[in-house]
Amino acid sequence: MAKTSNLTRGWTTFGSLANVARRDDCVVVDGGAGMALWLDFPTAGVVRVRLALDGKPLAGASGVVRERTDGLRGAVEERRGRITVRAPGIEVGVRPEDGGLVFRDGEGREFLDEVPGGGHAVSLPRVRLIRPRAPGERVYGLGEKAWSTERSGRAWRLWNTDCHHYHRGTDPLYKSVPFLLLNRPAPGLFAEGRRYYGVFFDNPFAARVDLKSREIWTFEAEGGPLEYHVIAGPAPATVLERYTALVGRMPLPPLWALGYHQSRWSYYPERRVRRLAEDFRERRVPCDAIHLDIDHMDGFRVFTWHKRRFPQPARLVRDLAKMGLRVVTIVDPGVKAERGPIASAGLSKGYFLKDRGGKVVQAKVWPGNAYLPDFTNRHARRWWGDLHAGLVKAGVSGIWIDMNEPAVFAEDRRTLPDDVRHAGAPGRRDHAGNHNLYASLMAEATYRGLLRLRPGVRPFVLSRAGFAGIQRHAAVWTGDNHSSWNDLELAIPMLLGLGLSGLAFAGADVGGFHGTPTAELFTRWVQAAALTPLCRAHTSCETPDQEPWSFGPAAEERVKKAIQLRYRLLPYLYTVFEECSRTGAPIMRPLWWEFPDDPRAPSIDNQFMVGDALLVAPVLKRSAQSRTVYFPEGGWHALDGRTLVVGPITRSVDAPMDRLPVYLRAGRIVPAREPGLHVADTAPETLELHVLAGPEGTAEGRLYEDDGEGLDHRRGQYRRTRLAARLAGGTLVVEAATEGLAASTPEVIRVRLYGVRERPVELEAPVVHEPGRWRAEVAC
Ligand code: MIG
Repeated sequence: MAKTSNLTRGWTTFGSLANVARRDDCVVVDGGAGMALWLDFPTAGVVRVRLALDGKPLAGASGVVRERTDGLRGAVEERRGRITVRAPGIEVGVRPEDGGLVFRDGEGREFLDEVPGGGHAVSLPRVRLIRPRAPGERVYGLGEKAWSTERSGRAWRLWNTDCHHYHRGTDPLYKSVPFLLLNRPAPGLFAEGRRYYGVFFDNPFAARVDLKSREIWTFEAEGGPLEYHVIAGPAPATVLERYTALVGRMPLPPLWALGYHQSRWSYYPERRVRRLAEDFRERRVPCDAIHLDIDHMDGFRVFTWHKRRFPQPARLVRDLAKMGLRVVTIVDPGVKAERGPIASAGLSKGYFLKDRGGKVVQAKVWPGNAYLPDFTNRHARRWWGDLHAGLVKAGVSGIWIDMNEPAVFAEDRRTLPDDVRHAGAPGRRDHAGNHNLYASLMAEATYRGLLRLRPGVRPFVLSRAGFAGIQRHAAVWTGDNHSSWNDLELAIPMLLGLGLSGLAFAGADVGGFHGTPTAELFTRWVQAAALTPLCRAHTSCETPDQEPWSFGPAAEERVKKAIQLRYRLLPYLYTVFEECSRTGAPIMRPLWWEFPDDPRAPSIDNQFMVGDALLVAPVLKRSAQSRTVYFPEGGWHALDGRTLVVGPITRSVDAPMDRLPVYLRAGRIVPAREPGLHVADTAPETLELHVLAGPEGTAEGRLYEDDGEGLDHRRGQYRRTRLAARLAGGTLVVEAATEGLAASTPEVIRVRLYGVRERPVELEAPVVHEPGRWRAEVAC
């Protein structure tokens, strides 16, 4: 055990126990000398710990955690001098010698203990928590980090930063998520693999999470409360379910947002946008969204259109809609400091940020000097949301929010001074305490605004910066990467890390933002991104085109094939998205999520699972025509290949330029469809099922369907189908149990059956319907 005494010099440590008592819904562990730890139980399996000084917990928490009404209360028990606070799914032991807290799951198995002498410390305004690490403990989470999914060995900073150029190891980046997902080998005879738990530090101030030591980890914030949630597992899915119950989950996005997005800085004028749309349709490359970057505006004034470049935006948007294409426009927070309508309104209402002297702050951003809204003021949020009326009226479907760290063109600091005033909340009235929340609150303002302006339609918001919980209001992308093989490879663990931190709907700029990819790199990038949650090509200004056909006919064919695969698998992808919206489980998962007992899985950052049925192993190396793939336990069959592989095994697989290696897991059914040119371009009466039976000759799958755009799914307007397939005596039987809407059940199913013959067998069978179920049978 590391000595913590020298680490705590200058700090006051909570390290004694005077008394344990109930106080309303809390259990107060009193250390004497005015220090106490307040425990309460917001939801099953979760305890919140707050350090209180002189009878009051320190203020300044993020405000992200949802109010719970579960009404759970910890029961205090004392037996033979040992104090235990017990609540559903979790218990906390209070160490008699120093008031240290030891955490156990619902079965009483300890998963997190305390350093000797106590790990809670303050040196106001700074706060710190130190906890011991178990041997072999792994640490995931922390949102967006340009690193492997496993975060050990470094100290990480949490401070939203527009980093311009980042590479593997650059830190911090745009988003701050003070959540850790940890796991340790289960000790003892009853070892059932690894045990996961989570810790969420509810503190939005600049912070450091130090994982350099193998013996302890440290969370230290420059202000705000020492307030954290400890979340019991033992399964990673349980931890994420509980964590996202606290900070919120991604609401089910509109189906079109799962399509392919085409962006660049910037498409203009209107003629060019129309040409782009026509290219997609003439070349029959599926696409659902075109993004318009800052040059669509008049002098970078938010909520305006450049009159010459876009003289009739509503007509343009309408014409694109007829082609099945949506428009997403960018909105930055900076409002040009001039006598314009928005600036004047914001000034008169007092919605812009002010300095300590009460003067409205001006920051240099795209429009020149600009005012920045105070999104911590809920009236300002509402006002900002309503400002989207014009864009919504023009028919714009989604809003892309950028520069919301907030970024400022100032070499030294790149953001606002710490002492800028915010409405904030008690304990955080200045920028230091609100900086990391700025983007999340802008996303909330945007999301709610869109929902008010277009009631009953799911908003799509895409944000660069964010804090824990931003997934409730926005998808995210990983900012300004490079057109390099390194950045392609890095994108996989970055997106996995975001998913493991609750930010499941995430993507990296396909093809890379800075610079220009070769045809080969662009092709491999689209392939790798084809099954990532967000799939958007984007590039900087003054770079050549980065469209599917920009790299010659051979690359175009390959890229098209990869995008078509995404559209083919859309029913499955949407089903996985729906699961995520309900449980918080990532869409894109590391192998260990599905195979927690597999000793090889944790080291693999260049493959991923999509849901529980597909394994994706993209080519991430230049000139490679093959790659090694690790197959965990069970059978696997390439969607386009011939052989069944039985894991655990590492194999070299062929990956010529037109191939993305994707494997179907044995025992699973993946629903699919004809690709079409956009998400609504499909024949609903046929359903395609990809089936690979497990050793017992059976397979299972799920399908979630709804109208793809409205909110009626919240009132039961959806259909959930449980699929079960059985192979026996040369016959395949597929049985489906449906729940919810009865409309448009399939007339025929097309089955692609893997693993029975040398090549996958294509079958077609009529469907026999009964109430709440259907069935199809076919000889194979
Ligand atoms: O200062 O809007 O990350 O995606 O194209 C650069 C222009 C501002 C940064 C974003 C990028 C976007 C660009 N923006």
